[in-house]
Amino acid sequence: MTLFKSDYFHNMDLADIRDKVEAGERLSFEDGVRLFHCPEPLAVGALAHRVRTRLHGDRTFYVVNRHVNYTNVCVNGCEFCAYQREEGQSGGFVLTREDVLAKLEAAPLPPREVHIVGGCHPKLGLDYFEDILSTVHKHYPDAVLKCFTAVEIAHFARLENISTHEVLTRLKAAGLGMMPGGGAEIFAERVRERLCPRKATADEWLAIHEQAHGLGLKTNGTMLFGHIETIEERVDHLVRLRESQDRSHGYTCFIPLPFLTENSKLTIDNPLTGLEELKTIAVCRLMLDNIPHIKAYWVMLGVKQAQAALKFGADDFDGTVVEEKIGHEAGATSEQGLSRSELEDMIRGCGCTPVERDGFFNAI
Ligand code: V47
Ligand code: SF4
Repeated sequence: MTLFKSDYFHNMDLADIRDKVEAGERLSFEDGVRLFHCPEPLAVGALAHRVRTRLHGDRTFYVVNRHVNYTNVCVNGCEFCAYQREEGQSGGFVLTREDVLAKLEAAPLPPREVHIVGGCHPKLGLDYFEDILSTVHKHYPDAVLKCFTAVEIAHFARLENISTHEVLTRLKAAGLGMMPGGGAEIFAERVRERLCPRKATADEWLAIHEQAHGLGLKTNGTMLFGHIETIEERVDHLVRLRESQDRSHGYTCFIPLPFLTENSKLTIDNPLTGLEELKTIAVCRLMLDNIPHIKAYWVMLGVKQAQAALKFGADDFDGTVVEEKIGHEAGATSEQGLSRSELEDMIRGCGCTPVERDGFFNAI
């Protein structure tokens, strides 16, 4: 790539980082901060695209999946969340096992991945979740059940007065195959104290993921960015996750989530620009050298920005989704779901090769 031979990166003061990327060397915290401060997002994007191409070529993954949110009732009341309702508040809901099955049956294609998450409900016991998992597993034995964030696992443990290890063991026995990456937000205590003081701490989130890896479960990671966090806090988040992966090796995919501002209690002065979103995705690819996949989550990014993200380090387009609540309550303007052919056309439209995958990223 001629770009890599030119003095372009010298002019951007990124030549040493370019050399590290070329040599496959780990970037430091300071490198991450410098990448964020680089005035030229395209330079950062080119470096991330280099890494993405080295790992995956032009292959771009997607999955036939279905999201199900079992409740929006949540005791945590995070400042940024437009989805949450109090118990008894109008608009609050809890799905039954039959409701969950009906949603899965109504999906146009049988899912290869089922993503089930919800609020931290004050009364739903672990037997409710075991029942849902075993029922879904029985009806969809080929689907990977990617369910419950570490925040929910911590909540179940507190409600049942048992350890998170026991919760994970029981859920795995009921059919859990993987955990999604939600609830990580930003690990910095300053931010969590302001935005989500009631939910699991960063250390709890990381420990639960590492426990899950110890039990043979794969998990994902996320970062919610574009609210009150500093650049240093974003890089700190990525470094903490990278260190966690060095310890337990079970993270499969990372999802950068841009903060959507509608219906949120949190108001911010400087909403993200499209280029800042892309640069952040690129820095995630560059810093997380030990996590194989970066997701362009079209639901939160919008499909056109998700397509652009495929040239800024992302290699996964998530999936058909079918119905999404968390982002749409917060103002996401994307479709509720996409068909397999729409996903493939969008990926091909970017000059990439679509690869249908299962929940564990095995090509189908
Ligand atoms: O944990 C909440 C975030 C997450 C807002 O693991 C918001 O494969 C933007 O984690 N603006 C849930 N984001 C989504 C999530 C996810 C999605 C798709 C795939 C996977 C995976 C994980 O959404 C929450 C929170 O961080 N969120 N409110 C908002 N206003
Ligand atoms: Fe509850 Fe999750 Fe919303 Fe926080 S982000 S209020 S934990 S549903």
